[in-house]
Amino acid sequence: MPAELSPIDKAKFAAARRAVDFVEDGMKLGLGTGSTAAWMVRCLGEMVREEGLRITGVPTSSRTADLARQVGIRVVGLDEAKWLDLTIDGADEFDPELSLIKGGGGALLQEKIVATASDQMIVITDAAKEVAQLGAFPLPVEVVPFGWQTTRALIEEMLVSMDVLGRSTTLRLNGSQPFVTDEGNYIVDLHLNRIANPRQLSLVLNQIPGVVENGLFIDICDMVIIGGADGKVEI
Ligand code: ABF
Repeated sequence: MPAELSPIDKAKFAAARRAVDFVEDGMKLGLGTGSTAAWMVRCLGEMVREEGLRITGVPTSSRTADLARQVGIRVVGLDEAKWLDLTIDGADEFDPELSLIKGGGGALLQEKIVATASDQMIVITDAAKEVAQLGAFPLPVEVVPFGWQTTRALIEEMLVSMDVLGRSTTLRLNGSQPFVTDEGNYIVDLHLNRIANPRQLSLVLNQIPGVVENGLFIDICDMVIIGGADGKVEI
């Protein structure tokens, strides 16, 4: 473990370190985004450089692509890889059914496409992200810039009609400007408090024209590895 890490980074590193034990020579891997996933990419880079591991990585964001290349991982696009053996990624929340909220880092669209195109998805996290019910973390929804205010109004109307507890929404900003995703879209964060039926909400959100994708990952994650600040992990 690298020296001088904060307790939270120790936990993230521990989860990432354990996850790469599931990587085998020759695998095609989805590489997640975020600070926990970045530890996993660094660990894999070390295995490539020092142990001669041969892997092909499909990054889920431009940030991860830059880091992967930097540490020596062979990077290709999803269409070149076609199908992946395993994706390892972080999350913002996970529940007992391994449903997730993702997208706090703004990369939910590529993350969902890549994880869906994988035989297996492992989520790496610290214990603070475990919840009984999803929703305390604002749910990111990626929307196209054209007519985004109308799309946001339609989302709010839908929340009222579904009798969802929290109904406030915010446009994610980067300074004073809208945050723009790698795909050129905006993100509207939904402050819901609790999501009673994630599956239904996900389906309904994706039916709204202008919504590209939402941060609920249902039936996608196969395993969660929780790292502790003492370096131990729980699966
Ligand atoms: C990505 O990065 C996400 O989908 C999630 O939003 C975020 C988690 O970040 P971190 O690992 O930095 O907490 O995996």
